Amino acid sequence: LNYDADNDGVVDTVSHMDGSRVLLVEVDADQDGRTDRWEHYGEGQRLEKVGFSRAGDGIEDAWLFAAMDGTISKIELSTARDGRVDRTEYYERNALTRAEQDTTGDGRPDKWETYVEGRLGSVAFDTLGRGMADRRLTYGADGTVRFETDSPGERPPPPAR
Ligand SMILES: [Ca+2]
Ligand SMILES: [Ca+2]
Ligand SMILES: [Ca+2]
Repeated sequence: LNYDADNDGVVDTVSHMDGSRVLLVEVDADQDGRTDRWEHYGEGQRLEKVGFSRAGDGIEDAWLFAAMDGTISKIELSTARDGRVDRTEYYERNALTRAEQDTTGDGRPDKWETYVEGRLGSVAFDTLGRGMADRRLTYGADGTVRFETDSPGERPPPPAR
């Protein structure tokens, strides 16, 4: 279903329907022939998530989920831009609070980030494939970095005297 929202004779909105049910609406707001926004609808015609292209090249690689109050609750990212989500960012009141990422492509997160007032507070890694963090870097507000590990045979450097 094609639609010309701003009535200038160029189609800018394409709706994909299943019978009378809207599944997906593709919006090309700047009308360059490449979709800028993908509106995905779920049960009960509820807007489930909004896809967008971070590179602006018509390839959908990020999906925004809104909380009930309209603020961002979550953004899913396909960093390889292949449609597979490998990074999920969580937001509170539109501020990034934490993220988890699958860097090894096995579908399980192995890198976890936390954010404190907009800055990176810690990064933890699963380097042993156990599904839990075994290394952690914690960043203090004063620029200090603390390293923790429970990898066998690896110990953090001794504290400077
Ligand atoms: Ca138009
Ligand atoms: Ca466009
Ligand atoms: Ca992984």
